[in-house]
Amino acid sequence: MATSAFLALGSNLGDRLEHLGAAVQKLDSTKGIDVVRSSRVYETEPVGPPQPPYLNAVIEVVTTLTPRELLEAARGVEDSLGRVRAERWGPRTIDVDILVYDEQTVDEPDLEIPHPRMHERGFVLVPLGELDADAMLPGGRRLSTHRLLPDAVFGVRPFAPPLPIP
Ligand code: GSY
Repeated sequence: MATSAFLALGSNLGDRLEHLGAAVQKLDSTKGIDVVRSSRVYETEPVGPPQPPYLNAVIEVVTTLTPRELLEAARGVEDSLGRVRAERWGPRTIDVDILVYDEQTVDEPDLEIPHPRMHERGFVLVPLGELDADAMLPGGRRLSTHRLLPDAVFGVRPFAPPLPIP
């Protein structure tokens, strides 16, 4: 059965927009994943140690993969775009995170869905809200009733139109 899922994309090294576009292409060419929509692309102040600003976007995929298979596909795309897992909160060519997978929750050591920190991150919630104004958040909360604090949205600026869908 096909399921809708939302993925967060981020890049702050090299040609950032190129990396986001390449991630969309690679995800869409993975068996069992169709990329169906993209939010606009935002330039965002980095959260974590000092590092260059990010470009962030959220995409919707329709997938026949399980959450774990989707995680493996996301990691494969990160690896193929040269992601080096050096510093946990450090800069990266590409980051692909699963935010939401249908209405399911997953609570495993290396895979938590909904993404456990998504509700604190303006760089996730602003683009996600373009695609699903009532998206599921951790703890059974909903984006439509979530108060986005000014600090969370500070430094989230529109940068480019939605990523091209293959
Ligand atoms: O969590 C994903 C990587 N990341 C980001 C990001 O994508 N955007 C912003 N603005 N800050 C970030 N810090 C980290 S780590």
